Amino acid sequence: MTQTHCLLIGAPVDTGQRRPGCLMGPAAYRTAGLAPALEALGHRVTDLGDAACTPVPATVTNPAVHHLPETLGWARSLAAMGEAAMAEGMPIFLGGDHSLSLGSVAGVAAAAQARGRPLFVLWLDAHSDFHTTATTESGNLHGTPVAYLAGRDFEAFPPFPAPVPPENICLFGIRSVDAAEHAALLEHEIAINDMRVLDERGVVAPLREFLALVEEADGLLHVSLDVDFLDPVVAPAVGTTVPGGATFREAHLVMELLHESGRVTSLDLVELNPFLDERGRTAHLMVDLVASLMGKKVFDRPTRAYRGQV
Ligand code: 5AB
Ligand code: MN
Ligand code: MN
Ligand code: MN
Repeated sequence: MTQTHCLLIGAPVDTGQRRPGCLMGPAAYRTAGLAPALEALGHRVTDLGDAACTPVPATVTNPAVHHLPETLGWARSLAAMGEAAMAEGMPIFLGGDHSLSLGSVAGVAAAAQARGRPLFVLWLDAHSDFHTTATTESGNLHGTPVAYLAGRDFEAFPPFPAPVPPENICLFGIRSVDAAEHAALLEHEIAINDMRVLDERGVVAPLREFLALVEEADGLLHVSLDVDFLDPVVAPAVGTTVPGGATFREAHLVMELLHESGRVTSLDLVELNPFLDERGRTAHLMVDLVASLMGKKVFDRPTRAYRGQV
C-alpha cells in the first residue's frame, strides 16, 4: 500500500458557534489514538501541534456575526499551515468547529493553484454551510465555509484564493438547509446529495459519479467531514445534531470508496465536541473512519465475494 505523509494540524477553534467544547477536539483525537492508527497502516505521521490565533480587527454589516476577528485570525494561521503542509504530504485538520475550513480550504486551494491542479471539495455534513456573512441569521460562522470557498462575497475576509467552481463541489448527507442557503444553492450548479437522494440511490453511486469527475480532471480532493454527517445515535458528540444521518456502515463505506479512489489530498475533521461525548465513542468512531479513509480494511485485496470496482 502506498505510504502517505500525514501532517496533523490541531485547530482548537471554538469561535464559529456558541456552544463551548470544540476547542477540546484536537486533544480528543490525539487521546483516541489517531497518530498510532495511521502509523499502524504504514503511514508516516508528523503532528505539527496546534495552530495559534492572532485576532484580525474587522467588522461586517450583519450585527448577528460574532467573534469575527478571532475567526479571521484562525483562518489566516490555518491557511498558512495548510498551504505549507500540502508541500510535504496530506494535511489533516483536527477541529475545532467548521469555521476552521474558512482557513484550511483556503490554504489547500492556494497550494492546488500553485501546482496548476483543479481542486474538488466533498462536504460530508447535515448542513449545507452556504451562508455568507450577510445572510447568516445565527451569526455562527461555522455555517458559512462552503459559500466562502465557492467565491461568494465575504466582506472583511480576504478574497478566496482560486474559488472552487460549483461543479467541483459535492454536498453529501444534507438534511438541514436555511431559507437563504436554499435560495443561493439553487442559483449555483453545486451537486447536492441530500438525504432524499442517498435514501433512494445509496451512497455508492452518487459518490462514484463525483469521484469520476475528480479522476477525469486529474484533480486534488479535499474532504471536509462534519461529525453531524453521522446519525446522532452513533455520533452524539456534536452541538448541532440532526436526526436521520449516515449510519456507521454508510460512513465507513464512503471512507472506503474515498480510499480506493486514491484522490484525497487533504482532510478536515470538524465539529467534534468532546464535552458532549459518551466515554470517547464519537472520537473513536472518527479515528476509525479516518483509518478506513487511509486504507484500513478487513482484507488487503478483494476476495471472491467482492463485486465492486477497485
Ligand atoms: B455546521 C445553521 N444553518 O447557520 C446556522 O455544523 C446551522 O458546521 C449551521 O454544519 C451548522 O446557524 C453549521 C442553522
Ligand atoms: Mn458543517
Ligand atoms: Mn453540520
Ligand atoms: Mn455543527
